[in-house]
Amino acid sequence: MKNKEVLLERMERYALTTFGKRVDDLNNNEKYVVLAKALMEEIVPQWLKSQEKFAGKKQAYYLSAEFLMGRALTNNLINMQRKKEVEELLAELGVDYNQIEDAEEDAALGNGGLGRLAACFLDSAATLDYPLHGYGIRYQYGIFKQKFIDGFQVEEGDNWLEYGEPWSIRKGLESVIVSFADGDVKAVPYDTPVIGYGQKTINTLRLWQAEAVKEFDFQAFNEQEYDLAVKAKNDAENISKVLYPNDSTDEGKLLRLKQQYFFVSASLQDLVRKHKAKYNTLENFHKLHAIQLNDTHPAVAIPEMMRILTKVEGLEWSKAWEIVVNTFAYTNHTLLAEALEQWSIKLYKKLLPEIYTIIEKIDGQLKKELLAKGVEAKELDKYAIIHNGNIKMAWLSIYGTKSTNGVAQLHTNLLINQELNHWYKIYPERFNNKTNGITQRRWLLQSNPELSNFITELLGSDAWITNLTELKKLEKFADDQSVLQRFMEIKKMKKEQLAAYIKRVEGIDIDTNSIFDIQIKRLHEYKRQLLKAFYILDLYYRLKENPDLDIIPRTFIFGAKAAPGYFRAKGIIKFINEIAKLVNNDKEISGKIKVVFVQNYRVSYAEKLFPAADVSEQISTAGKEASGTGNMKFMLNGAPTIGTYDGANVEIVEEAGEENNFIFGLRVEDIAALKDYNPKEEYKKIKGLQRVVDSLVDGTFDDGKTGMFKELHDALLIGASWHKPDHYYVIKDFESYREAQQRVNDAYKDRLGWARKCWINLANSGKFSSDRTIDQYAKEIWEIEKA
Ligand code: AZC
Repeated sequence: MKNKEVLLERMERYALTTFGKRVDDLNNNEKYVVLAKALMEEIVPQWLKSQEKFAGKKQAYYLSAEFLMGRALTNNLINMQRKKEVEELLAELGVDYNQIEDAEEDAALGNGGLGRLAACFLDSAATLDYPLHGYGIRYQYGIFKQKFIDGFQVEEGDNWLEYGEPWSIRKGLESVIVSFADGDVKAVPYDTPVIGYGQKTINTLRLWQAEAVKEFDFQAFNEQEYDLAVKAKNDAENISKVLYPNDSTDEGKLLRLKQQYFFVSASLQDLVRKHKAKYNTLENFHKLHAIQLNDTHPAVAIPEMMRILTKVEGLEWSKAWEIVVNTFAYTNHTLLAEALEQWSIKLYKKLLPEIYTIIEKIDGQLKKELLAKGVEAKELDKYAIIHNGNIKMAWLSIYGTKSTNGVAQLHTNLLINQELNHWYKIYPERFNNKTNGITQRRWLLQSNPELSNFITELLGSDAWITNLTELKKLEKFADDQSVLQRFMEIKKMKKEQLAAYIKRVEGIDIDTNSIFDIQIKRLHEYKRQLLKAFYILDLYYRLKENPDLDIIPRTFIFGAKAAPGYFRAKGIIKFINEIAKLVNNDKEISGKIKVVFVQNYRVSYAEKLFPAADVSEQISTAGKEASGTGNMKFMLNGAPTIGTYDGANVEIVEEAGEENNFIFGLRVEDIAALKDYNPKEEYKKIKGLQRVVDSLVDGTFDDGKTGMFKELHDALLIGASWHKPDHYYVIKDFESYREAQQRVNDAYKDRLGWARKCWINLANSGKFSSDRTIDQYAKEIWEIEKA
């Protein structure tokens, strides 16, 4: 039988047994489910085989509170190289593949950069045949869904499991018990296959779901105790109920701590159990396991592993410590002070008393070691893991692991020379850089098949799919008019597809001849969406004053979720939506500029936005964006960056040339050298700036009496108890940004010259494949080998 017939037969079977219908009678969502199940029937046997080939070899594990996977169907079909066949099969059934694709909910178990990086890493490792498996939490609710009502962000629960989730398999028999001071909880694993491109290797993402330990006792409860029984069940299930929606900031909540210990303890118990079954000792554990801690969220792994090794397995403390340090490695993703995790001693003692005692012992050992290394007693406080009533998770992570890495060169330099300099002095050999990357399978091959085909045609090979530096060979076409012409046609096509989608879901018309200028990322003051907003408003006023202002029509697109408790971020969303209302409804400016804030920005929306961009906005305050990964996705789809010297922007410009991008603003060292900065004085001196800043408070816009706009204005000009005025230098960088935007406008007039810039960016994006990043982790930190 042909592949197609087999697949159809399987789909029919699942239609009958899952939905009690024939395939023809299923709705799109049900069709998606039966297709996925039919594919799983093919994937699972290969998955099992893939596990076997790594038996007895060292493997790596990525512990992460977040995996922002997005949709799986198209990604899996592409990596299985079966997309075309399935499209044809569906067409024969009279079904449009795109509608089936659209029926899948995003698996949005992450906030932003850190969670999406984890997803790209899994794809790359499987593709490169490295044994890397993910361990995390199976949140019942992912990142909230966002709507705008009257320009305000409104959140809704993301019940992504509601209609079934066909890609994971519940492994109930491999459940483990996680113990807290207030009782035990059952951790039930759900395994999802991670299929490498070409399907040679299939790794595992194991996510834990929290359940009550004793369903049986629960049933035995008599009527009076029923409430209590329900409470016990709910308390247990609450642990994996919902993802905390804070990007970068930390909450310090009891439930969050429970989540961390829950998935860490379950994962380590799982690894230890399997290891012991095979070797009957743990002395060689570090020789067969490398465990990467994705930020400090899983840092409790260090004392938990000490607990297992010393208290459960009876190893000596010093032997156990050697195993721990050689097993774990830590990645830092941010320098923002408010994101450096600290937990109150009180909370730890209450929930995890045994773990707390172990941390105390680790802290004591650290002090002895530091003194022995010649650190003076009065310096010890700087390193103390337990200090001022808190436990510093970053310090624990550096001390308890063999490797600490930053995520772009600039970020790592700042760690080494500033934030973590005192640690660097003690353990210089532990510090290293691993510049982030993205998978070209999702961010080019899948989201931009038109450009992908063109690249393959020009190169005469599709080797770039697994070796992105092949793109360098495109550079020789940089002055080939017909190539640039085709490239521009493709860009136009992607803009039209995006415009059609925006029309459908937002109800807004946009001009595909305009420049698509896109900023998509979480909403945060340091990312400076407000800077772009001020620029747009200033441009609008300038257009009003001078209707003949020589500008190329522009569509300013934003996409961003604000953490629900982040008042200022929500104020910025409302402000941009107010600007959009003003600008988009003004007939006088005859559609020269338009502002669109898309709702519910997420991975599947991103897949439509990146390929359609003409301009990539990467305008964070220098020194604040550790790396950025969206910047790489734009570059890969041939969009120049307008950006600051921050994070991986520095490396992007290094690769593609400053002349092909638009760099502006203060650099890290400029900011360090700033003295007596007084934004209240300075904003008067820059033409047009005061007008747009004051629009926050002079009645131009309405914030519905929330006080949001006044608060933003104060933050810029007065400051707050916790910061100086304009501490992200929006006012300071305004003029430089406006000037860079002028350069964008002027450069775009030369259509071929512009296309050339785009092309050179694309051709030099090879470094930013997560394949390169994973190869470095594998060789330099994990010391694992390919199958
Ligand atoms: C992000 C960084 O802000 C971003 O610059 C980086 O590209 C990304 O991690 C991946 O390394 N950080 C987070 O998403 N979250 C935290 C807690 O830092």
